[in-house]
Amino acid sequence: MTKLEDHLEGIINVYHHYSVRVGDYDTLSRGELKRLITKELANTIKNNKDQATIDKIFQDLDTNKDGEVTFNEFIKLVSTVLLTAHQDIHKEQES
Ligand SMILES: [Ca+2]
Repeated sequence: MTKLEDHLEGIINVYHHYSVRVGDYDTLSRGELKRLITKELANTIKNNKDQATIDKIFQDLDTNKDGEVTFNEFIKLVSTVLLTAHQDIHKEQES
């Protein structure tokens, strides 16, 4: 596998690591999403231990409002984090 393919598979692996814990093995419950964010995005998402922050993110991701975040819905968070990280890299270069 190439480096990029390896990283992309890594995203899927991290998702599954948390999604299998409770209920449907392939969706994130609110608790699973919270654990994923707290453990894996600790340096990326501010106030990641704050329940209101988690609730807001969960509601934004759960577009069909079924109380679970699927991988399709989770990708939005990944893309937001990637876009922000990309912008931050350019900000660092400017300063
Ligand atoms: Ca959903």
